[in-house]
Amino acid sequence: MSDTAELFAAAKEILSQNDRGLYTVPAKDLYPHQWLWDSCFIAIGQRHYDVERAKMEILSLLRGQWSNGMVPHMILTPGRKAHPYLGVWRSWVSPYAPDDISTSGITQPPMLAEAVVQIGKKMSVVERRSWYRQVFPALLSYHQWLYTDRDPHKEGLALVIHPWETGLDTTPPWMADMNEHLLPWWIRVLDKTRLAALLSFFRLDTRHVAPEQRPTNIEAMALYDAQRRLRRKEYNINKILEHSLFAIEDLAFNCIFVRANEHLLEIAKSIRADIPEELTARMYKTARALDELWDPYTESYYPRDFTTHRLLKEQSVAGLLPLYAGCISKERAATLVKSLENEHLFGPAYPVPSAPLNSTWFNPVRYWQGPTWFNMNWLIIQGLRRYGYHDHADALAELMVEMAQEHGFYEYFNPLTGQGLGAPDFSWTAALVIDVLKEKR
Ligand code: 9WN
Repeated sequence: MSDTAELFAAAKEILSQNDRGLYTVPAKDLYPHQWLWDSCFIAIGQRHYDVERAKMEILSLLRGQWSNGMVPHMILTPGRKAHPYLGVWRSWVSPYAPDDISTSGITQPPMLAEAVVQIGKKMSVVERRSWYRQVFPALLSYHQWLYTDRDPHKEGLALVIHPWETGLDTTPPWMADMNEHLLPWWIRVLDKTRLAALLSFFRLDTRHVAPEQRPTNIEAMALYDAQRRLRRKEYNINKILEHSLFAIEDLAFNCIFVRANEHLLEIAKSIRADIPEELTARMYKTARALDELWDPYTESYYPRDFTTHRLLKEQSVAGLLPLYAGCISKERAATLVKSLENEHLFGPAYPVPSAPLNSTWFNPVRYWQGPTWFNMNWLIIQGLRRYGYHDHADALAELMVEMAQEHGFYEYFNPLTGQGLGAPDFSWTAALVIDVLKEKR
């Protein structure tokens, strides 16, 4: 592709091909449903050429909101392709799930407030206030749910109960913890025998993407097994925590939560809406609590086990997201930027890798264990700008454009060669390329 106008047009074309009317699917074959944070990133791109369509992307997500406030991570597309997922999720086991629509029973990083504000930036003051008024009640009840359901000890940090909730499904800290504590005996047995290979026959994802680029069979089994246990507890957090299933104060999730709270407070202020004082105090506490995830010995941020309060000391790209949260000191930000500059950590030729190059988990083609994902880059770019690192942010944006131009709008990219991996014509890749093109300094 020769110039940015062509790239913009190609990205827009992908979003239109993946458009299902009310919402946009992440990728045609591999992901035929609606996902929470995908729709948020997609709307951030759409706002540059069609504000009404971007608004619809967000409003369509809210169709799936549960009566307790949770916004589910998936809304299933009705029809033949939904069947396997219907059986997996059975959202109707929870009394809070909507009656008329099938959803998953877990959430994903709370990117909604960011998308709402980014869309608002494309409007006049009057339009923006009316947009904010339209979505504020749903946003408030989502954040209220995050505190009541996911911060039961009022520590400030939200816990997540499944790797899918982090959005970084197979990220090293989670997978290491899973291997240690959560693999059921029968998965361990499969792992030790050649039988694990047989599982390939049951996998739908590897029919669309090369198996070495997706989670391993054992990881995929473990993810589904963990999901089945949540369903058995009817997605009820009290039952889930009683049986001490997975509960982790995830780093990426909480960094996004900090920023989302900040946006929600701004939205409320601009429309003079009230946020209960207790909730406001908890929001400020979240920003302060992020500090507890810092390890002074390795000079990095990590997720933390909710029960034992042990930091899960495996590095991942989430370690850079405190920049996006914006609540860390300038000194800490400078430490994170140094790791971004280091070619043996987060600074290879096509950054930012989802695991640092010196990690024992690093694999340049495998899903969340090495490849570069554009949504992470986008969050890091926002964070770099917040701390005044505009040249770094511009360089990263430039590389995203280059990768898309040379290789296409893939789901993720090899951080060493730039090669496209995973699903082709991936919606948030296209949307975020549009955003970086339009937001160029
Ligand atoms: C499970 C849709 C989603 C993204 C996630 C990504 C992947 C799903 C999967 O695809 O997760 O939610 O089937 O592996 O990890 O971030 O939202 O694009």
